[in-house]
Amino acid sequence: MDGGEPTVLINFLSKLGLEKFYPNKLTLRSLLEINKSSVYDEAVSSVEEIPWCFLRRLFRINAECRDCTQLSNTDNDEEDNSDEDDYDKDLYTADDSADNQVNPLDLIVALFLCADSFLQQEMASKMSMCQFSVPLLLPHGNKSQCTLMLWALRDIVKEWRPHDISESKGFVENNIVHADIPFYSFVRLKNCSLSKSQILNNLLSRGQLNQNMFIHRDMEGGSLDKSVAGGLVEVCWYLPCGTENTDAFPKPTVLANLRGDIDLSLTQFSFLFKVSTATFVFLDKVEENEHKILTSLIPQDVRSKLFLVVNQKDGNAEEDMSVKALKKELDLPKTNVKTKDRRVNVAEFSKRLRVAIKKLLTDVNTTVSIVNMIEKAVELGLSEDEGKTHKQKKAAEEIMLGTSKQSIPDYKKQQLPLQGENWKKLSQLEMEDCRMKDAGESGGEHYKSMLQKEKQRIVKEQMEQQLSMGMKTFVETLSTDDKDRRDYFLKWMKFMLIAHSREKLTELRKESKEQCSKKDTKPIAELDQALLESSLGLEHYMREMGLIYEFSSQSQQTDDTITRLPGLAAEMLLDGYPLELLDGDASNIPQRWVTDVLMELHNKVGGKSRLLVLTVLGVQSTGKSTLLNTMFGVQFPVSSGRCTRGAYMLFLRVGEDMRNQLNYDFIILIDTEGLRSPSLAQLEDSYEHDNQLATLVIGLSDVTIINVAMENFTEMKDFLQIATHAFLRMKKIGKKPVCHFVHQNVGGVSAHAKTLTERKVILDQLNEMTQIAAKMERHPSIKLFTDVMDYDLEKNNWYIPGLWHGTPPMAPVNTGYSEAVADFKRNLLETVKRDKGDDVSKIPEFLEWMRSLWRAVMFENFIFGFRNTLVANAYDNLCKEFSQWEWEFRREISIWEEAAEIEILNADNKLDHWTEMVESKKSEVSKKIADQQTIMHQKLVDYYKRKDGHVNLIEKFKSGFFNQIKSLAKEIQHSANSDLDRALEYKKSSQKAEDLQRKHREVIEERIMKLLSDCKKRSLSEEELEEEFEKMWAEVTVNVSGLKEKDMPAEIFDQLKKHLLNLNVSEELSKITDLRESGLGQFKAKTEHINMKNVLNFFFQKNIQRELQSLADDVIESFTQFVEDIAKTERDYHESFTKDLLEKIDESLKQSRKKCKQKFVTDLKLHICGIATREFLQMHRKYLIRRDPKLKLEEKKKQYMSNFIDLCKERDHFQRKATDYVRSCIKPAVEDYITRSLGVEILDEICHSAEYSSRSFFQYNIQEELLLKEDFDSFVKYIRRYETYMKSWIFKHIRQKMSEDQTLCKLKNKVLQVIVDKISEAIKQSTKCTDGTLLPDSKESIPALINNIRRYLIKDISISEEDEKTTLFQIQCTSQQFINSLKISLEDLNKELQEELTKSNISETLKKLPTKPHVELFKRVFGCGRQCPFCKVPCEAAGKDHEKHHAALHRPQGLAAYRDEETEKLLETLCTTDVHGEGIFMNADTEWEAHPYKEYTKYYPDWHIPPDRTITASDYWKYVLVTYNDRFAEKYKCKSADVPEAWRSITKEQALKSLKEAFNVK
Ligand SMILES: Nc1nc2c(ncn2[C@@H]2O[C@H](COP(=O)(O)OP(=O)(O)O)[C@@H](O)[C@H]2O)c(=O)[nH]1
Ligand SMILES: [Mg+2]
Ligand SMILES: [Zn+2]
Ligand SMILES: [Zn+2]
Repeated sequence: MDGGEPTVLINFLSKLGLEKFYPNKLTLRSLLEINKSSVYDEAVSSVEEIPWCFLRRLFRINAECRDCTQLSNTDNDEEDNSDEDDYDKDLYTADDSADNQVNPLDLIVALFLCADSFLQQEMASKMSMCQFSVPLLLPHGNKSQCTLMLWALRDIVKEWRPHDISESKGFVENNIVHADIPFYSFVRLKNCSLSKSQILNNLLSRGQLNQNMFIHRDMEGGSLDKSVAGGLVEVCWYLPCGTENTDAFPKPTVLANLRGDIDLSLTQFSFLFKVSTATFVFLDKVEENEHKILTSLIPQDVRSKLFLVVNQKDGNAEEDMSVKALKKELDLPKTNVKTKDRRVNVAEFSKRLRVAIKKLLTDVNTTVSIVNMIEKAVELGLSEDEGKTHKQKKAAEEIMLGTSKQSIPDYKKQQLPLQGENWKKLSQLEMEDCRMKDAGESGGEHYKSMLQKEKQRIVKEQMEQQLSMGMKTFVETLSTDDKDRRDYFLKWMKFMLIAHSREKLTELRKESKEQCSKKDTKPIAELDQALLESSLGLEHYMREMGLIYEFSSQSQQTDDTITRLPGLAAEMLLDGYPLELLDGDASNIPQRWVTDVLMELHNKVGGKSRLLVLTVLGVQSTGKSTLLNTMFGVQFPVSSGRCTRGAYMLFLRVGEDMRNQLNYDFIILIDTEGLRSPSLAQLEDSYEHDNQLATLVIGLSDVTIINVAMENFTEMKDFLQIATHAFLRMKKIGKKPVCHFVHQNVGGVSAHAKTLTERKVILDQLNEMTQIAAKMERHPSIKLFTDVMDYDLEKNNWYIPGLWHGTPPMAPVNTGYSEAVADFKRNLLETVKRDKGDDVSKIPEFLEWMRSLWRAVMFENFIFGFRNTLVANAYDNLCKEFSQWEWEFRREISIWEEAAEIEILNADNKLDHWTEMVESKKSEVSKKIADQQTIMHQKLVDYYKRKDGHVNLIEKFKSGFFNQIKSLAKEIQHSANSDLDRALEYKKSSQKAEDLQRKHREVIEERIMKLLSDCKKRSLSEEELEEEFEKMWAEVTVNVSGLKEKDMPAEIFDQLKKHLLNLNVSEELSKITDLRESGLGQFKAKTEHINMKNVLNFFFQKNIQRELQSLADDVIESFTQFVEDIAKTERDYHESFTKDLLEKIDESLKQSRKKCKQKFVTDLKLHICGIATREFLQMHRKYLIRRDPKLKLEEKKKQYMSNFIDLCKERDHFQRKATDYVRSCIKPAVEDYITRSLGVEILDEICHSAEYSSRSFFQYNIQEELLLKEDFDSFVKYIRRYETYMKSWIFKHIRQKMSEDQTLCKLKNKVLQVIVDKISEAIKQSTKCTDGTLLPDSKESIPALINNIRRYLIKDISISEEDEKTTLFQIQCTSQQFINSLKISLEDLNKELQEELTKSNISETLKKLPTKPHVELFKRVFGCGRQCPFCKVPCEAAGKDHEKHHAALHRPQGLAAYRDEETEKLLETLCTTDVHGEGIFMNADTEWEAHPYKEYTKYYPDWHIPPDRTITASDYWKYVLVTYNDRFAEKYKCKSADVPEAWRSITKEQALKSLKEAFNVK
């Protein structure tokens, strides 16, 4: 039933669920989404799914896509057995299945009716690739109405080789609608039993290929009644490949096939007859109206154009009467009637027909191309599908007009000027700016400045370019809100450009071929260049558009259309257009453009832009674009002989149903053009550009597909070398590359197994290349490709059979290709899904990668060239956590140590026991440190297991951090041991003092008791008693002597001598009599201090002398501070102080040992030890005074006197005694406790503040403050006396923090409360003995009670036993009474101390602390203390033990007082520039041999000096040098630096900005 009413159409569409898309509402871009059904191509289960399944498979160019039109009816078979009435059942099922099935032809018509113009084009192209017929006239349900599908067919491009040029191996390439080729139509009458389509298929297929180009009744679904396909005219092309034997026709031929009878599609028939070279009518017999129709053709040349194909029916040998009549009336020659009788089968008959057509072809002279059919179509009342695009066509034509008037190179110069020489020159300059290849002798900074100027000049020129007419029209036409218009325009541009350059390139190729045969190489390169220059495509216009934006001034007045360009481009990206990321011709990225476009996109999607980046790389023309197009249904340009180079990216949305699984919002595809292209390989910069392109895209990709085509193995090898390099570089910067090798043109099920050897060969190749690359990149430890990445011979290799099934152009796409590609895609996404991390990049991170990768590419030197805020952030974050862990470690040990020291101090009086105790404490602390080390180690391990925070980027620092834990533990162990040693010493000396005190006490007490018994008898008044007491006291204490002072100078000198023992310095030392005399004046660096080896030049000597002087000053200042810090702590001197001091001096001189002689070090140590001796002596004396027995006794005198009088009067002031006890025993201990604990408390409080969170942030803060303070002296101090400056900065900072809100007071109070609570508790518990029994409430219990208190607090405070005894002398009250009094006194003490706390001086308090917060914090932010060998900037890497030292900002060397010795001018050079230039340096380390800066790592292998990230990066220090140039010169006693002119314009704001950038501060 050939129903023709639109209702039929509507019904059919709704059966397929397509009605909402009718008409033309289904868009191409809606099919690009990555979703479950596009990945897992499941079988259809309902009719509604059929169209989607068909489209999906068609887009994968699966030639079997037409088979999905039938639902599988599995239950049918079962029913067969049970049902009896077979005949009925068959009918029934047939009906039933009609509901479940669709005629593929109907489906195609329906889809074309629903598709928009672009989808139609795409469908037609893909169908044509599959060698399906495509619609030429599309019916609209209503059969007489139809559309000529010119637009839809426009995109089909074919290549063929007609026999007349097969000799020369030439070929024709053209858009098929433009080709003037013979056109044959095939129609049928109502009575026709032959399958026209089948015969056509036979006609077209020759040799092995048996293709179903036209759907016929024997195909799946082909026998179903057509619902909407009646009146459809399909066309199919026959294109010869140039071999007589296999070609069906020697010339290209079009075959058109009208579906349905002619009387139902009259319009179509008339049209076909008009445009055809010949029309073949298939019939059994002719009906009356058909007779009429055919005879009405007579005015036209029927005799030559009309052929009848008659099927003679069985038994009736007679030709049908109706046929005879028709023949007669039409006056057809005999040859125009082809009769098939029973004896010939269809195949044989088809052959005959083919011969007939072949014959016709020989003398065809009227041909018509499809584009030229349009007039006839309009004449006959057909519609056409192109009318709506006219306006855009006009615009495109307008632009193209220019190209016909002049040569392409000239046209490009005029209309696309921005991508011309200037742009290329700019790219070169940028490269030179990084590599400084031609810097020569003149100072790097000046050269850099010159480059800068030149760059600015070009940029200015580019900015001043007027918008060319062509580009104006282009941009204006694009900037429309109507997407269809924009798309039409672009399509038109594309068609015209391709047609145009096809023409031009053919000419050029011809020429080059001729040249080639002459074997002259030079012109070939020239021709290649010409080829490059003559190529003009849409991509050039798009490129120009980007550059217009790139160079548009950012001022307010910029044209609105220009500022809107990124928005437009973003819109286009979302619509599936590619964006050029890297211009491979100039080898440059228009960064502003790309950034703004992508950010616009990022904003458009509301920041939901998690990206998976997938790249395909490989030799040019090996089917990369075809692969991507097949995988994802996209439209990267495919053709042989493209001449642009670059990387294009395309965005694919991930559908809702897969977004969470995949963890991505978009998949970015990056297609590369022009790698190792034979036609470009001749060009000079080809290799380098290829390298850059490959590195960039590999660096950007999450997944890289390497396209391997073993046919061109040499190019393949070259390419693999490039790729291996790139992978190696990625490995170095911590990006994890995933890579798949896709082997093309390897088919068959056994491919994978059979190609094992091939895979091995490739792996061998890769290994070899890895070694070469590793050597070049200075990474000799890497030997195998598998060291570079996870590569699995089995899992990372894919085999894809050839694209074509047979010989093109008539070969359809190989289904195996399509299936293999789909399989690959599915697996690839599965892997992605499985390995997903949390570190998913969004667009901003992608851009950051792009920028830093590109920078690194430009610097060539990857590891040093690479720095990126993501890496910096990741590093910083770990540093922050790490320093927190470090503090927890230190804190834990520090608290333990405090307790241990007190315990030692509280140990009872057996001397031998103490050493034992200290030893056991030492092993205890070792264990504790080991535990803490394990904990910290584990924390780091866990950190590196995290999936966020980009930990993979800081993989290379991992071992450094682990080492740091080790050295931290070592350092803590060392200091803990010496602290414990000191505790022991302290215990000993306190014991001595106590012993002495006891002796005196016992004498005094004895005397008092004696006096007491005397006086009791006499009953004296209080005054008299006092007098007696005084007399006694004077007698007893007259002989009390002070403690003996140590001979500090001798002791320290001894130590120094021991320290210097191995060195031949006894002579110097013999001159010393008293160390106190040393280090009194200023230390002077002398010539005899200089290591003179190789120093021939007097200038150098002076230079070094000055350096040594500054070094000495620095060291002296820093160690004076060190000594003072110790001296302020109110402890006794201990020999470990001197030991530490000497060790630390050695360490700080380590860096400069090459410059100076041993004498310098010895002199310096003597000098510092002199200072130390004086300080330590003073400290020791102060200590002795505090401990002096005589003084101590004097302190106690009043107490004894009161006690004595009370005893005489027989009263007991136990309250007073308690108060005395609290005052003289508890109070000092409490104060001591506060002093000891306060350091940790302050650190706890302050180490969370942002300033100390990381080294780099700390640096930022200090430098920012310096800039804002504008104080020259501070700058000098910071630069020259870094350590001192930092320490005092930190000290001041702490002081300030502590004074805010009375923080210090609060902290002290907190500590006070802790200890007061403990003491209260101790007092409460004091009546309980260790065995749990209670003490009796008696006078005798008091000593035990006091003991209990002491025991209870053994780890917290130390109470002097002697003081205690003195206070409690002859106490008379009961223990309970005493306890009660103690409680009261303690409360009083608490109040009193609280009062005192508010009054204390912050600086004094801080200085007294044994745990010095500023020293601890300094450790935290100071790092390893190394300085850049060139500019002296301090290292900022975390901790002490790292592989490489580095700093964010290096400075002009002059700031560190370096000067040109001849001119005496300060040096303006920056090491960041120098080490990447061609200059040389010489110094003590090189033993005054000239050495290239570039290879500085030879002498400073542990320094990592990256180039400045941007030209403005070091603005900060440039600004400082410019601002204080003269003052620095004055200070350093030389002439001011020659700063490049450009530096003078740097403002303070810019300086601050550069600082922020360098330290990554937002
Ligand atoms: N014989 C053959 N040709 C292919 C194959 N894959 C692609 N082509 C053709 O090779 C040409 C270049 O393909 P294209 O995808 O543009 O290669 P690209 O330069 O690597 O992107 C096109 O004409 C493709 O049709 C294949 O597997 N076998
Ligand atoms: Mg390509
Ligand atoms: Zn430096
Ligand atoms: Zn360092």
